[in-house]
Amino acid sequence: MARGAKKKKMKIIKADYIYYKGGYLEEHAVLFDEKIIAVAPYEELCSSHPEAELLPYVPNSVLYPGFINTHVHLEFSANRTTLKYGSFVEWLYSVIGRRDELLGECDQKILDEACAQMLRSGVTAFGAISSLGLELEAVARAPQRVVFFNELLGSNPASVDVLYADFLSRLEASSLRSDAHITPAIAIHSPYSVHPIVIKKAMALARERGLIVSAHFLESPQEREWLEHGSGEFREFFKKLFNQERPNNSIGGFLDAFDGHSTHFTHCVQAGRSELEAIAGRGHSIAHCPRSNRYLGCGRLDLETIHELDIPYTVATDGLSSNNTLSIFDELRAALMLHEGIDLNTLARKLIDAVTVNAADVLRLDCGRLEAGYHADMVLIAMDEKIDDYDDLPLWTILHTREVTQLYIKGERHV
Ligand code: MCF
Ligand code: FE
Repeated sequence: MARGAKKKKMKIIKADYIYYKGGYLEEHAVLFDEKIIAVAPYEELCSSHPEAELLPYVPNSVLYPGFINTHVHLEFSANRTTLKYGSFVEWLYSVIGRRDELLGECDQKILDEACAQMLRSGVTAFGAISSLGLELEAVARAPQRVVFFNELLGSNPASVDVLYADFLSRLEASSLRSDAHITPAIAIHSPYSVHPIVIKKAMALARERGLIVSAHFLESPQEREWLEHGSGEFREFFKKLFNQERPNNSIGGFLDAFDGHSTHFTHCVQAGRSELEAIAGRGHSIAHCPRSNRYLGCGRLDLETIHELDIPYTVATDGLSSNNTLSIFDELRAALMLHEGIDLNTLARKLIDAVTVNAADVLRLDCGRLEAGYHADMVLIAMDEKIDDYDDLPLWTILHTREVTQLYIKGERHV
C-alpha cells in the first residue's frame, strides 16, 4: 500500500446465497475491503472479525461477482433509428453513410448514460471497442474497470500507413490513462476490413507488449462468401466504395495471424466446425452477441459445438449500433431464447459463467470470482420472493433481474 494511503475499513456482506465456483453457498458471507478477504460462514466471520462493519441484510438476496461485458462500442451510443437493421451489408452501408453524424451526436452525456446503463444492470467491468478514442474521458470517469480496445481498420494499401499511425497514437493515449482503471488493448476490426500487412505489425506490437487482442470474425454470411469466394454482396460493396476487387485475407490466413496470442473473437456466427476447432486448439475465446447477430441478420452462433469443444466464451452486448440496450441481463435473456435446443437450466448456468469467470479471464482481470484475493467487485440481487431451492437460481436470476440492488467496485458501493 502506498505511504499515507488509508486502508479501507473491512466490511461483511451477507446474502441468502453466494455464487461460488458454479454453485451457491448458504448461510455464508464475504469479508472485504478493496479485495475479497474471505468467504466463510457468516457467524464465523462475525466472531473472527468483530471490528468489521456489518452491512444490513437484504432479504431474498443473491451475491454474484460483478458482471463483465467484454465487447461494447460506446461511440455509437447515439444510434436509435439511424442505422438499418435486418441485413448485414445494408447495415454496413448505413454505418459508412452516417458514421460521422452518429459519432458527432454522441456527446459526454450520452456516453455517461451508456456506462450508467451497464452499471445498473450489474456490469462492473467492460471491454470498450474504440474507433476514434472519443469515449476515453467518459470511461476514465466511469467507475467500471475498462479494457480499452483501440480499433485498427483499413484495407486500402495506399492509406494503411496513415491509419496505422493514427491507431498507434490512440493506443498511446489510452496507455497514458492506465493509472485509472483502464487497460490499453488492440481491436483488429475484421478480416474483410484490415490489410494483412498492418495486422502483422499490430500483432508484433501485441506480442511485444503483451496486449489483449480482439477481432470481429466470421460475423455474417456475406463476410464468409467474400472471404471464401470473393463474391456476393461484399463484392459489390468493396468495388463501389473502395474499388477493391478481391479480399485481402483468407479465413485461414487471418486466423494464423493470431497464432500464439490468445485472441477474443467476436461473433463467429458463420464459423464452421473446422474454424471452431482451430479457435479451440489455438487457445482463443469467443464473444457471443446474440441480439446483435439477430438484428444484423447474421444467424445463430453454434453454441452446441462451442460447448462440445469447450471453447471459453463470453456474452456481450456489442454497441447500440447493433442493439437496443446495453443491459447485460437483456443480452442473457436473448441468449436463452435464441438457443432453444440447449437445456434451459444448463444454458443459464453456463451463461452466468460466461459473464463472470470466463469474461474476467479473457480481459485478464482479477475479478469475476467471489474468492479471497480477487477484487471486491460484487453485485447483490434481491429476488421478489423467498428462494427455497437454488438448483434453478441461475435461470431465475437471468429471467427476473432488470436492475441490480447493490453494486460494489473495489469494495466501494456504486448502486
Ligand atoms: O460488432 C458490430 C458489427 N460488426 C462490426 N462492426 C461494428 C459493430 N458495431 C459497431 N461496429 C463498428 C466498427 O467498430 O462499425 C464500424 C467499425 O468502426 C464498421 S466498419 C466501417
Ligand atoms: Fe462489435
